[in-house]
Amino acid sequence: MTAINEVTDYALEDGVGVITLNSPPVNALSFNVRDGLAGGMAMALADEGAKAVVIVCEGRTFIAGADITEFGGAQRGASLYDVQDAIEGSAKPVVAAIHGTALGGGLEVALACHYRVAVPSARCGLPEVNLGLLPGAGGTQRLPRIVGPEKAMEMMTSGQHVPAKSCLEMGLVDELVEEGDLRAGAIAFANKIVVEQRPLKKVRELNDKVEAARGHPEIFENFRKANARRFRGFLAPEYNIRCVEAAVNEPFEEGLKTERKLFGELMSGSQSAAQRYAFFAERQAAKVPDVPDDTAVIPVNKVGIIGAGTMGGGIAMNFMNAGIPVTIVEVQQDALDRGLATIRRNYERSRTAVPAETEARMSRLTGALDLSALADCDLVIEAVFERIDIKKEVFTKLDAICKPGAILATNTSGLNIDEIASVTKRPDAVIGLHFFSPANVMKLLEIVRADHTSKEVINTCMKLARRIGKIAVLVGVCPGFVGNRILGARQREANKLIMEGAMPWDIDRVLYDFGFPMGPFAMSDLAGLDIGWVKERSNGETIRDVLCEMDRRGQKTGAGWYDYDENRNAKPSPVTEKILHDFIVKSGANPRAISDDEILERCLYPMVNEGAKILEEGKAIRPSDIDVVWENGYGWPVYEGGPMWWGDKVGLTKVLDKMKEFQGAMGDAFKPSPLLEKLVGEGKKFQDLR
Ligand code: T1G
Repeated sequence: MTAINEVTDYALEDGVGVITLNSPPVNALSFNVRDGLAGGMAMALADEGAKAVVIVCEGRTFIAGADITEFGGAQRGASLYDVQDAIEGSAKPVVAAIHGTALGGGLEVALACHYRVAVPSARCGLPEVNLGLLPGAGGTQRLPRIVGPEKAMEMMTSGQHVPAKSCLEMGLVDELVEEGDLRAGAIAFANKIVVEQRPLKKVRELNDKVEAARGHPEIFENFRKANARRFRGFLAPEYNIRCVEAAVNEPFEEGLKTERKLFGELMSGSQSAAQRYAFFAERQAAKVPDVPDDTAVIPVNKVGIIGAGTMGGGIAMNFMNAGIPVTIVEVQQDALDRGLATIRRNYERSRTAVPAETEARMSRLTGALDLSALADCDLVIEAVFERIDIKKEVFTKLDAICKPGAILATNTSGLNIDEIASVTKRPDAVIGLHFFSPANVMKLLEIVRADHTSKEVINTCMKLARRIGKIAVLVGVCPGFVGNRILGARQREANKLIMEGAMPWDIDRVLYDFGFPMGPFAMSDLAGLDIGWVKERSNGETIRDVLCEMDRRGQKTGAGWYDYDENRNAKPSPVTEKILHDFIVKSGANPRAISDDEILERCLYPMVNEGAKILEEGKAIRPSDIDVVWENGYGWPVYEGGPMWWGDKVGLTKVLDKMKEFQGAMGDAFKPSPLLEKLVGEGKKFQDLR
């Protein structure tokens, strides 16, 4: 075994030159790894004993892509293109031995090899689109030559990690080797290639599939049309498609030039900067400065849930999906039966439903009508009606019933968890686990740290979130926590703007064009305007009262803020327009024309300001946590980085000046946070607070 450098070894094994990379955590293509590959190839080619070459990685995965932390930095070490040319141009067959995830530049290295083998648990993908990029090392030209243009576009615009078995079927992998025996399997495969004198298969020369697509531009038009909704607002998917078009219509080297040009454009753009920021922000969010990673973790092998309604049922599915048995408690049999039936229906209706799997998951679920059934649970999550008195009553009972050491969690979306904890003798075991509806789908989990919550309970819940496939963000106790508190700032302005002359559909259009999936008024029509509305107490004091009294309760009644046709397509409503006008005049004001810019600034700047207040109060650990909350729970477009990142992008001076202008005109609701003032005063950004 010869050390090429600190992350690469070379060894001759059974007539094969084996290059082993070992650069934790994910063997990313740092300059060291690139140098190691270049050095290893040179050694293997010079080694007369080596009839073939195998590239294999130690650790949990094959190369998981270019080293994203190096982006934007000075180029060091061997270039990836040179490494690939050395591999593809090798006179000896080169085999990539894949385990874990061969992603991005990692798969592109494997595609420069003549053959690829993998263990069955491996997955391959080109997820650069998730970073606002495209595969910039030949992947856009080589992948279509193996899997065809359609499949290549699907893989490159979804970023999906394709299981090894499917890779084999698509020809992306040449052979599956025994799980746990990758190295030996790859060496044996390499020797087989030599013995059978198989050709040095250069992917760049495999033109059948791309030539077959030449003269069929409909392939691309149809793909664009079919995915227009999914790609809305993003630049990268279209750029990926253009590269595949180049692979079909241009010779390989020309296609490479197109790829490099389009890659450069994306790399220098703000969308990719925002999406790369989001990548690291998600991983940062998992780290709690005063709760070391090795803090004790409480085993969670049995979970109890109180309330089998929409939230309770969705929450239960997360644990059942992760193999954790769940007991769900309801007060009445029919409510329990309804809850269990909904969970089963959700499984049966899911796109990936497999009856055996549905049964396996349902077998982990037990229904009960008595809280005592939760006595031996490791974690209990309360998802009952959002009233503090009811929650305190439940926690008083849980405190008496649950075993010592059990974690008592509430799914409240904004009530005071310290007050809830105060009714128990174990406030250190009380924490907020705020799931988002539908809880079995939404990735975000706001974990709410109360005054006495122990570090063990926090660390346990942060780790558990990962186990159930959630992105956890730790926040402090304050009304609405982080997500809903900032939503309140936006909603308050949206409601004020319609009282000044803006139409609901104007506000929705501006926020939709900004990149939100839906504006607040369309959202409330979808949810129903009558949530929390009491007919008996309604007296036309608010516009919502008037709309509900007119039975305009949203999509379900065919009218709300908007009018809806039989297919529930929304259109601006002259009825709502008149109601608004009359309301404004009755209040003694005159409706005025409001520009799109003012709408955007009035809705988004207070969100940035509220985020600054949250940071001041220590209710969020870092600005990027707030962005992770909004991107994964509230539809903030990831290519705009989240409210805090976006505030920096717009310029905090501009945000502050506008807030002050609005404050002057409309009062202290726009009072800038001291942190915002301080950062502007020091010429700093939120990102400097990391
Ligand atoms: N570069 C640098 N660091 C990386 C990294 C990468 N590509 N991938 C992961 N890390 C770090 C991550 O920040 C974390 O660090 C640790 O590794 C574990 O990650 C030319 C331009 C591989 C599926 O997009 O999807 O190639 O927080 O917590 O859940 O065409 O990481 O511990 O300090 O996510 O087990 C394309 C990105 C790059 C794959 C593992 N590749 N990575 O998931 O662990 S662009 C990607 C992932 C490219 C070329 C282009 C996942 C994973 P820390 P983790 P995990």
